[in-house]
Amino acid sequence: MKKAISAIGAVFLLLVSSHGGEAGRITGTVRGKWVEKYQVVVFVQNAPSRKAELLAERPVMNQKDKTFVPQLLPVVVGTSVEFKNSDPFKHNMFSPDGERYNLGTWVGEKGRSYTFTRPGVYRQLCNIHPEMLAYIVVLETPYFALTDKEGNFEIAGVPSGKYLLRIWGEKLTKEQLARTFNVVVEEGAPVSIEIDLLR
Ligand SMILES: [Cu+2]
Repeated sequence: MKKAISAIGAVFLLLVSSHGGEAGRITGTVRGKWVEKYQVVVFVQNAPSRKAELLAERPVMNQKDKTFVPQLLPVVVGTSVEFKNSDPFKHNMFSPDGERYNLGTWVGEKGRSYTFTRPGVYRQLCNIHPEMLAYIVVLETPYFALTDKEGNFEIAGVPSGKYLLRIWGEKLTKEQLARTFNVVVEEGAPVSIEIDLLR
C-alpha cells in the first residue's frame, strides 16, 4: 500500500512540474453550422514572438486524388512549406495572392518548397485542375490552432498576458473575420472561450 501511495505522489509531482513556470493554454469551441466540414484557424493577435523555434518545422501541402491536403494550412510568417504531389499525374502549384508564387508543374513525390515572408491568406490553386482549392494562412503569431470536427481547439504554450483572439475560415463573413475576442492567459490555469458564429 505504501508503495502505491508513493507512486501516486510521484505522478502528481510530475504533473505539477510539467506545468510549473511554463505558459498558459487557451481552449475553446467555435460554434457554426459548417464546423464539421470546414476548419477554422483561431489565433492570438498580439502575442510576443517565438518564431525561431517554429521555423524548423516544415509543414506539407500535398495533392492527392485531385485534392489539396490539408484544405487549410496555418503557418507563422517565415515558414517554409513543402509542396508535394502524391497523384500519378501532373499537378501545378500556384497562388495569385500576397507574394504570388508558381512552383511549376510536376509529377512524383519529390517536393518543392516555398518560404512565406508576408502574412496573409493565400489561395492554393492548380492551373490544370481549376476545381482544386485550399488555403494557406500566413500569420504573424506562432500561437494558433485549427478546430476539430466538433469545433474544439487548443492553443498551448501561450505566455501569460491579455490578448485578442481572432479567427479565419473560408466560410466566415466579413463581420465574423473582423471580430476579436478578449482572453486573459495565466500560467497553469487554462482559459476557455466559446466563439458563437450561429448568431
Ligand atoms: Cu492539379
